[in-house]
Amino acid sequence: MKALFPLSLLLIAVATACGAPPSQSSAHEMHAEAALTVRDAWAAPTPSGVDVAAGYLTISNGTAAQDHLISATSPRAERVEVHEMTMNGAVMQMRPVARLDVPAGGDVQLGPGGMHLMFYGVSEPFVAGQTIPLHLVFERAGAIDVELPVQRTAPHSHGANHGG
Ligand SMILES: [Cu+2]
Repeated sequence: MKALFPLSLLLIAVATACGAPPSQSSAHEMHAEAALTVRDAWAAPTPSGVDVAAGYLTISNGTAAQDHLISATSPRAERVEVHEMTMNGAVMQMRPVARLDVPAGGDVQLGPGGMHLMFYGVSEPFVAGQTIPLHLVFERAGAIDVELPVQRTAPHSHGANHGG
């Protein structure tokens, strides 16, 4: 039938508008009604002189069950951790998150100033314009492969201020 709405074209247009290049590989299919999805993924350029870099993304849980992140790995880093920022007096510090939960029907946002991904052992610096592969494994949803475009600022400004 030729009357079908060209949904795939619309999705590509939306992805492009969000700053994410259309992916050639569809490692995971979209299940809009019930799925764990990752969006707004990006990574910051590696500061000069260090071998660590930060990455950000939003995880949406469209299912009726809480999920949690088991592991995050990337071929561009020796290891990847999830960190959170905490105030120690007047000093902001970061520490690993023991367990990242994604509540049923909810979002978890990793962004500048809050929770973030930390790439350790980055031997080849992240440079703007590159794309960093990230392999996430969730307890229920299983493996999700994400690509993080390297850029200096967030792809969106959702005004996600957490008590700023
Ligand atoms: Cu950190």
